[in-house]
Amino acid sequence: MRIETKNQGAEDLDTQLKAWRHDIEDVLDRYLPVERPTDLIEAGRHGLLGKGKRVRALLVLACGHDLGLCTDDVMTGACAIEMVHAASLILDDMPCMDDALCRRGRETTHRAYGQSTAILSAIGLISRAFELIGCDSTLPPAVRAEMVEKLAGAIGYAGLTGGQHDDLFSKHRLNGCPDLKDLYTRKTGVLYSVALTFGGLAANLTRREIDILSSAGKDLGLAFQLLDDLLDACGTQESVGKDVHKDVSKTTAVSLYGVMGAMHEVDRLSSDVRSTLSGVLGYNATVALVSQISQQAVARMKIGSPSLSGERLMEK
Ligand code: GRG
Repeated sequence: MRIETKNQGAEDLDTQLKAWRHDIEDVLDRYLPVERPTDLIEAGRHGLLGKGKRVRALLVLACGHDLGLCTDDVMTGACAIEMVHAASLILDDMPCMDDALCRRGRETTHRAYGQSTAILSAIGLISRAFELIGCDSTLPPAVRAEMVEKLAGAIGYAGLTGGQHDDLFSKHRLNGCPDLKDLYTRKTGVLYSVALTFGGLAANLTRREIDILSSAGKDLGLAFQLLDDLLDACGTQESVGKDVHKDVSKTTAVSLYGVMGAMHEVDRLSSDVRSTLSGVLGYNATVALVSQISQQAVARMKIGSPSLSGERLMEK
């Protein structure tokens, strides 16, 4: 299945990102129409179509753009990743995991539709993601096969599922920063890695270039997970759009590095990633997107009524 998009050729970065975000949401909406069983698909749409930032999908589009592709060449992969990400958020919010009430500024999916429907809707989203890639006949079969392999690997034991398991059950046994970074790379980094890899695969880059993108994606995801920890410590439900201060008893980037230390680590990772990406993609949309996302996260932290460590940040 392939759905043509409307906004091609916007000029400056903000206009371009807005247009891409609009295209992504429009295509997601059309990829998951309300069919039977209605409540199950409505639950999937609740998880998928709320006010997400669409960072992972934007990275696919930006990377494709920088490599000379048009939006429609990479849109299927971008939407598949968003569907998997939305499924992971639905599951992460469940009472047996994070037990969250609010996500993307509204009720979590299990609160709105019940736990059984929420779990099933997440499974439905994951299956639809693979269906989309499999059906995109405009991509060569070898590219589709590799996309399926990469996305499945990212969800599996070595990726989101294993990272989430360790996050739930190893939190008192983490041996400092290297363990936390390894866990975050699996829980969050791998999906960013797949996003950049999808751009590289669609553009037929060399194996070496794809490996560079994949590795930079992991570091980028790590940086964003550190930002997520900072937002949990220093944001408000209103500014972040989800429950905050959920991680106070956990080992996080903030508990290990402190607020300023975590900020510096984000800065360092983000700057390394931009420099690596510019080698493959030029100083272009992807690099600009990486800068913009970090800046916006920091802005959301400052709006918040800060926690103790956040107050120190505000004083500096
Ligand atoms: C089978 C898909 C699947 C997952 C099972 C539940 C689970 C294992 C993994 C959870 C992984 C997880 C939720 C990691 C946190 C990643 C993260 C930083 C989420 C917030 O991402 P944003 O800020 O959110 O991009 P929006 O709402 O803007 O999309």
